[in-house]
Amino acid sequence: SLYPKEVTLTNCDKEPIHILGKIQSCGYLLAAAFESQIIKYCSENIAELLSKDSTAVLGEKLSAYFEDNLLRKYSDLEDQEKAIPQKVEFNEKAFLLIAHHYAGNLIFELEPLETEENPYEHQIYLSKIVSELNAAESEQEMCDLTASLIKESYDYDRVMIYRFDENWDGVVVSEEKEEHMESWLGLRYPASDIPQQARKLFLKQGVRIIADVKSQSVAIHALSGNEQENPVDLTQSELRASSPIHIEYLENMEVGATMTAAIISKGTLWGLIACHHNTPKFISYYKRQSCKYLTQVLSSRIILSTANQALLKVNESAVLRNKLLEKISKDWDVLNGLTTGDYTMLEVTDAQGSAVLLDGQIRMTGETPDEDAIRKLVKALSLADLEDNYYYSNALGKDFEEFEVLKSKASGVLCVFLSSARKDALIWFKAEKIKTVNWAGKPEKVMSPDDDQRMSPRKSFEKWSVLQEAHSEPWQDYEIAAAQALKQDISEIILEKYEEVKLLNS
Ligand code: BLA
Repeated sequence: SLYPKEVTLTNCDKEPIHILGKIQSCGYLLAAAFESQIIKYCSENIAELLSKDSTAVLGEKLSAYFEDNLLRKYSDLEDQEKAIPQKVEFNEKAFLLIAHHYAGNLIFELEPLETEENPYEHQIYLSKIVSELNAAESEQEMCDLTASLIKESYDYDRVMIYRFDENWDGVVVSEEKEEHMESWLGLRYPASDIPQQARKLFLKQGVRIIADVKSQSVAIHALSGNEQENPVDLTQSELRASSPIHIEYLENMEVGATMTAAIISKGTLWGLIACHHNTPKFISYYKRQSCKYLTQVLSSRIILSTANQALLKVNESAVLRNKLLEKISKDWDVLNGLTTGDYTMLEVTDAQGSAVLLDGQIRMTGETPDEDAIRKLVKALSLADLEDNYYYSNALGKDFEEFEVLKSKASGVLCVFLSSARKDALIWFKAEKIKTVNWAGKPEKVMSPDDDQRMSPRKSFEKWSVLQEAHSEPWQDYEIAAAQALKQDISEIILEKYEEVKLLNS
């Protein structure tokens, strides 16, 4: 992570957030044993619906409160399956019953249905969105469009598209907000703001609201004694209360309510749509599902555009490689063929310099360190613990401190050895690119008062800029693939040439 090192990893990512035993106050929860339908858990506020204390409800059967023909619909739910929500009434008020089967429990969650909602109402709006997203060309355009469509239809004060990097730090890449609010566009947040277990749970859920950051969460009571010793698993719950640490974080940010949706690419989190409201805000189940659907459309558009871009680059580099190979085969001079003339190995990637080391000889092209430095570097890399005989980094000095002196021309290095002997190599160099990184808040190591092993969220999110040195632009997958393809292509030529030279010398 780029985030300064003094913030150490703490037990943040150990908090078991799926079994905290609390729900948000905007709804109600009942959980019964799946087979017997005997109520094993209920939220303390259930008295508001059933006019009976939560302790009295425990041990009763669901059929005491729900009609048999409604309950029958749930009897063949598979484990981890969600049922289609139903409208139910208590005390002449309408609620949406969202049921699912999880780890032996039939879990009922009830949310108020304030106005008569048509679940298909949003479809017209959604199909409009899909066609607009299909017309967007770049990833940035897609993200900007999504942020503005969500702002328009859900009316949060701030809507952000937040993108993770390879270290799970993240950046706000698109933003739509109320005018009076300060912009967070371009701000970077450290990975520890969303610990790994939270990301994992979030990936499963897809979309989630925190309807009122300030309201007290509601305890869940258990039939068999202490809930904490015998917790109900809320992995798939809609109403699960958030970790108090995250609540403190949102309070420090002065956020009153949130909606978050996962942007998923190839099974992992690409980023998220983060919506903030200054005051409490509840979004109905159907509208949350619409948001989830919209986010899925965005996800698949992003995947497609990334794949297309890579394909284009791979094709471009294949054309270049063929020209190089033609040249080399003509005069059998690999060293000069790769490094002189109209096309050189440099063009195969987006690097600023390249070199080939072959049979003790070296040739360079473009902006590279001097010959002696390259030899030392290749020697060091040949001794390193590498997978598959290649190495790349956009911050060489991090892996090899002694080579940080090369940073102006070689902050970035991509080195492909021609064989497992690791004597001959193709190397590309990228120059240092000094960047300002704008973190959302200076890191302070604040320990929680009740657990000094636990880091608390920082209090201030004021922009804190650091100059990032000794880094180059990152190596893209297609550059690495092109370098390896070139190695493959010329290995054979080199072998043939060696055989010929050996014959001549013998
Ligand atoms: C959860 N932290 C989250 C989530 C987000 C963020 C989006 C998921 C929220 C959800 O499920 O709705 C972080 N929110 C952000 C960021 C932005 C934003 C970066 O809007 C940027 C604009 N948090 C800390 C520290 C800890 C921590 C120090 O800052 C741990 C000690 C924990 N964050 C934490 C936990 C969760 C979380 C535990 C899960 C909350 C839950 O679902 O129960």
